[in-house]
Amino acid sequence: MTRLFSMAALAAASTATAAWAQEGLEIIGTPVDGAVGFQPAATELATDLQWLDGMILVIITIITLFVTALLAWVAIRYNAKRNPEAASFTHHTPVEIAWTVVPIVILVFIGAFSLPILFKQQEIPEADLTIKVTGYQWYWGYEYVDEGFEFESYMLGSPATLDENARPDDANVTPFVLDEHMEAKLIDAGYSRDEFLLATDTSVVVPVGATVVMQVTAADVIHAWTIPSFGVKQDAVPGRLAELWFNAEREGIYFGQCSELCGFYHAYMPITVKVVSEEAYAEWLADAREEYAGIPRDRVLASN
Ligand SMILES: [Cu+2]
Repeated sequence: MTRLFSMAALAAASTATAAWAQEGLEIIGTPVDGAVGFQPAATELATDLQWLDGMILVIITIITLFVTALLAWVAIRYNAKRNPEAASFTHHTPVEIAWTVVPIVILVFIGAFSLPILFKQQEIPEADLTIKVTGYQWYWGYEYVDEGFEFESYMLGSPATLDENARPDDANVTPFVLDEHMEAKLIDAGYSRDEFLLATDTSVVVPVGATVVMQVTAADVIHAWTIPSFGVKQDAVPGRLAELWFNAEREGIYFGQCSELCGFYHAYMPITVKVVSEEAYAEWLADAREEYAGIPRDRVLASN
């Protein structure tokens, strides 16, 4: 009976842990069926990138229309029928100067805006929180380096997340297959069938408004860590430690996917980042220190 009670308490406690991290958190950074634009920007970096993309799109559109109009004009005005006597000059210095100088001016103009944005990404600021992320075939490992704990993050529905003892219906879940059992598993974790292939069993949790530096590496082959809504993407190369940074301005759930073809299950190593309030982060941190620091959770609960 005592054992049964403690099991129930454990189940309740772990459900509560899983539930709070998502409570009231909106799913913001996620792909949308049929969408063609960017995912909503949640950092200054992403806002900058999306603005730059829009600005360059305007320039490219003007150039494309101009060249198309020139081609049409030449084809109509100077075809063999309307212009039987072809011109025979070989040089036109003003035109040659113009088609050299104008593209230079356009490129310098674009560079004047794109280089500062690139440097802003690459110059890593002082971190409020440093997380080391390691890519493995095929999951991610996260180490909160100042807190002294680490954990692994698997896609919900991959074999590592199936545990019949903890959740009997896991026996019916076919790994990587979206059916009603997989949907039930996603719902139990606080997601829906839309988050299949995106949701993970554990998430990177960061406080809103904090400067987070991610140290990115890999243990076997090259992977790439990205969150589109944050405007960050970094190759994870074995033996190298690269860095990226972000400062998320809005609480919510953001998804990414490994972005460097890394083998058979490349499509099944997504990334989940939860941006939470300072208080929720402190609460999660206290819990995570306990849970991931090598002390089995049930022993901690049993001793209370
Ligand atoms: Cu990959």
